[in-house]
Amino acid sequence: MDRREFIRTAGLGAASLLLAGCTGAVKTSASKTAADRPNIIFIMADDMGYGDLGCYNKESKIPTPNMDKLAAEGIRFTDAHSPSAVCTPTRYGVLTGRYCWRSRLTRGVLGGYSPFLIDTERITISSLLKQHGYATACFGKWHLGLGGNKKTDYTKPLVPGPNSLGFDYFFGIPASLDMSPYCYIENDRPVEQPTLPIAAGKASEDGWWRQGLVAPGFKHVEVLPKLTRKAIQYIDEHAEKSPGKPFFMYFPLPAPHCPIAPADFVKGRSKAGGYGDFVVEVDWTVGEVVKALRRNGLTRNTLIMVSSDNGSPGRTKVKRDPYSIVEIYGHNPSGKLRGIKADIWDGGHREPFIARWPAEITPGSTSDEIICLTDLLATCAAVVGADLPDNAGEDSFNILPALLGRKLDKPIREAIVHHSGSGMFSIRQGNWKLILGRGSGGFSTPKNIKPKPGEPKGQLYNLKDDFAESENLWAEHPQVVENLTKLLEKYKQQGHSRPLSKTIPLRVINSRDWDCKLLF
Ligand SMILES: [Ca+2]
Repeated sequence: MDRREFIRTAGLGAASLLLAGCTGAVKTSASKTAADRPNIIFIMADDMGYGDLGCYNKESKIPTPNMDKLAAEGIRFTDAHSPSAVCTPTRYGVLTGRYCWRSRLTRGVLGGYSPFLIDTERITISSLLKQHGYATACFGKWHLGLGGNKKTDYTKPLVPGPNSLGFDYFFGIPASLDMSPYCYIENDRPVEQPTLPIAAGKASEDGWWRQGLVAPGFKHVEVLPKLTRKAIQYIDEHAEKSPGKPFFMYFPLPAPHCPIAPADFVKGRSKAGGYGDFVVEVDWTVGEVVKALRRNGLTRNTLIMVSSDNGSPGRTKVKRDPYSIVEIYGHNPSGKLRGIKADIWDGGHREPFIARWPAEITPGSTSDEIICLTDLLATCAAVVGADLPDNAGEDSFNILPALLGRKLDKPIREAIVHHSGSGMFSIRQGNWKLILGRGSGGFSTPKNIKPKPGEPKGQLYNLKDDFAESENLWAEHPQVVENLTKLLEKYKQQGHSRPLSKTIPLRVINSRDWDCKLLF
């Protein structure tokens, strides 16, 4: 069986399992040599919105030619979601295929001194692909905690860290670019210790970061270009030294999250201020990775995916004045979606999702399949023909059939769970979206509304007729409310949302106050 035939079989195998009611199970028996397997790159922007890219929003004021071209050469999903509306839980979900609210972090995000979040015994995309012959590397914003202490000690080896999850190599920053300490980490230690105090500050007129400690040579504005150089250097060196070995690169960017710190070479390139220019720089990074693949002859058999970890807060001028970018520039980072980063509405978590793989994906295709970034684990498992055990990827569904453009008789996911920054839940099935609470659950006001007697306790929208989530149908459709509430409760109680081969005992992990701070 050649490589192409194998992939077709893997995709169809998954599709036939879907029809058999085993949605998302990854069962393939074909074997395949490492040299035939595709390289896999996942670039995840930080706080980039559904409406920022030209290929998603004709009215975008930001030129994104590289991402638009990638979409034209691959597939663009219109209904892709991050598992959370904020940073850390999405990163947890991407690597583990499990909703983060099942972990000890039940809301909010980690800080720069939080301990490591992911159980090192857990299968992750990186450990799975490493096990299947891949070289594995991560460049960028980690934000999943470092070390085992209650407060991270940067003078000691940062273990557990990215290398504990199967990454051969890591180069990046500890957390968000507005969170101290400000330093580069290479594998398990800082390149330079963060020893100097730094006041809360600005990288540009639109920028802001927290006060704390900084390494002597660290400049916020240099971070994205430096990470980009490191990532493409990795591709060049890998192609030269290990041409027969596939690689997996997880590239979580620190942009366009604040501080809005665009490099000089992109300033003024958008019509949406510093924020727009920073998105242009994200697009430049994607272009540099694409160029590195091309010059090394790796384009055809590389699956490159681009998305974002949550919606955009539309920050500009004033740190937390989310809608000022719309007023000042006429650019809406959420497009026509309701809400922004951290919100339970789609503006908080519906993301651009583009995938290109010239050997397998039909150029210029689009998909309306509802997918979640937790699905990457099961999908990567399907790509290499691996079985996922029941204690891995509990919320991960194989979307390879959708990537390959297969016609499916039913949705890949039975439903999808959304989660806001403050921990508000929502569940979506088909066109129905149920929100267990009133208000945004995030940054937009009102954040939460206490219902008066007789008022709906939550929100119910039919996205087919009401894309902007404007008409609450909770009172009109009690049966839908009841069914979706029960389904969400079942997913919570049983510890998984994908079908498993057998029931696994639930593991209860208590929340700890010190890593559940409501930071964004
Ligand atoms: Ca983010």
